Amino acid sequence: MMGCLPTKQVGRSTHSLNPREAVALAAETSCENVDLPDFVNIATGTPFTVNEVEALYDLFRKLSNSIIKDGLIHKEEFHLALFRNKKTNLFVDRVFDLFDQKGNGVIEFDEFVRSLSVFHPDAPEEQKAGFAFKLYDLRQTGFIERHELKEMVLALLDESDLNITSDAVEMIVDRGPHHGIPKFCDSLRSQRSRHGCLT
Ligand SMILES: [Ca+2]
Repeated sequence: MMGCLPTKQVGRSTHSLNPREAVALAAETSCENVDLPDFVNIATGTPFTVNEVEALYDLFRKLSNSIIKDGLIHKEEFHLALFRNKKTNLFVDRVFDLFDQKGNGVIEFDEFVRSLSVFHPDAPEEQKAGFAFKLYDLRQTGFIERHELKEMVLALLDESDLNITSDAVEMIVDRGPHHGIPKFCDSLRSQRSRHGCLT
């Protein structure tokens, strides 16, 4: 963990400490006094072990205190973590909204773990497909429309600094899965067997 846990020493009188102990104690107790999340409970229902959830908490603390030091991941912090800059775009907005399951504009630790668990190799394929589908189904109609796919492709290209002609973009979009979720899953499955993607 991060060396910020309150320890048994906290209640002890500081008079009996030598300077080195006092400094160590000050370093420990100066960390914010947040209650640790219930790691066991959060790991339940995900493919993560309790140790993995604890490691994710370290990562979460870093991300959630990168700009606004409040222990919650705001969109700018999310963007900074994903792309090392603060500008937002459609792709980040969409992923953020999927992580922010309560829809309150910030990502809390349990949302962070639950969302990341979708990317675990042992997560059910339906969960992975569902996440990917929702990512592209921008207007949440249950169908991926051609223009939604195009918007997402353009957003991804914008992030990647790739120069692709509009003809090429049209071609990518025409080959994409702009239809309902059953066909989308089929196409994911065939992609996966060809390229081993989405794990
Ligand atoms: Ca924050």
